[in-house]
Amino acid sequence: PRTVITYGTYDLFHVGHVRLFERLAALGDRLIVACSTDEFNAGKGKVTAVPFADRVEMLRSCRFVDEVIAEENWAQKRTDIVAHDVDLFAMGDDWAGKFDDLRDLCDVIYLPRTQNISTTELKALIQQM
Ligand code: C2G
Repeated sequence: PRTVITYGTYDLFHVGHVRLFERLAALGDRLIVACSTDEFNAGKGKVTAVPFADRVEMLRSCRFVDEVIAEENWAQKRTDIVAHDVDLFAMGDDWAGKFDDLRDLCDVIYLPRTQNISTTELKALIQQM
């Protein structure tokens, strides 16, 4: 089966993430989503509102997602691609060009982000309520 993989934090899971998964699910038979752990995010200086276990639970509830794995470090992508026999690596285009080095292992594409929504914007909105 044509396998697609994507990586992210998915804090405050929102429609931008859903629309990415929906498009990715249409590009293959299986979609694997790698969700960053709280420890990995701490290393990026990223504080998430939603704990890892809850972010994973929300991802698993999404009908476009077939499997969720943990993203624990920057370097695991190559290993993941080989271990899961991945045909396509995809990210939103804020990452355009950043993972082209994976092209020896699988196809690499970057899809347009969904406009007018982001975890950062949601956090700002909530603070104003
Ligand atoms: N995204 C999107 N549209 C939005 C917001 C996000 O398409 N409005 C996409 C991003 O481009 C990314 C994915 O959703 O591909 C997850 O976004 P984040 O949770 O912000 O993930 P990020 O912090 O970019 O972590 O190793 C890669 C990292 O784990 C990516």
